[in-house]
Amino acid sequence: MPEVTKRGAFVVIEGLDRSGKSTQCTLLLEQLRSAGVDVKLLKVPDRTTTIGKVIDSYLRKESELDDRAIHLLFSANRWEVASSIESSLRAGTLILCDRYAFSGLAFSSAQGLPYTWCRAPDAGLPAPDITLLLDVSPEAQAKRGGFGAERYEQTELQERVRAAFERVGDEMGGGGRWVVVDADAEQEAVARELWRHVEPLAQGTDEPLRRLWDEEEERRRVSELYL
Ligand code: DGP
Repeated sequence: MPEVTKRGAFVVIEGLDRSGKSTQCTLLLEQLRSAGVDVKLLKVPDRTTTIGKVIDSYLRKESELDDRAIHLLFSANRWEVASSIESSLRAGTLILCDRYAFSGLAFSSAQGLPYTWCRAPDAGLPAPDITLLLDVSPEAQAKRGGFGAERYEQTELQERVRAAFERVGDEMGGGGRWVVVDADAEQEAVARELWRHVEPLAQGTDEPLRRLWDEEEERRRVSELYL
């Protein structure tokens, strides 16, 4: 077996509904595979686990749950895949993840839950090396045929989610770990833009694997910004 020198990169694709996120994840997966990259596509929420089935029923409006209770279940669903993300990365596999903890922050805080409360249960999850946010305008969302029947698929809430994602992006700061991609553009143009950011990570990275919302790292970043 060849010795693994670099770990795999952790790439997250986030976005609003109707942003083309699922299509772009599939295109990116194909492009990575044809470049010979060992890659695994994950999707959270994973609706197939026991917790995921409760989430699925909630999203399809077949059951009601307290906002905080469902947020904790979404977070638990992410923790269910945390150790397999970590072991795949250490084995040199690139992980491409369709949604992650940032959706949790954006969707739950858009429902009115306190931002820092929403962040807490996901603190300590493996941190992505890059998160690409597919940002779509309300006009383009409307042009793409409106929304489906699931919970959260309504214009007014999506606008609040978009604003919440903007806050998440501001707090993530620069450094290339959070990238906003104009998802109003043509499908091929969006795919090219995603590839431009992912290609440099395709063969792995020497960076240590970080944790989400690591307080010490956060303090360092804030002091670099303001002192
Ligand atoms: P999909 O990506 O199409 O399977 O949809 C999942 C939906 O759930 C989408 O509307 C975003 C939302 N979502 C994802 N994570 C969380 C979370 O942690 N909290 C809440 N409230 N919603 C979430």
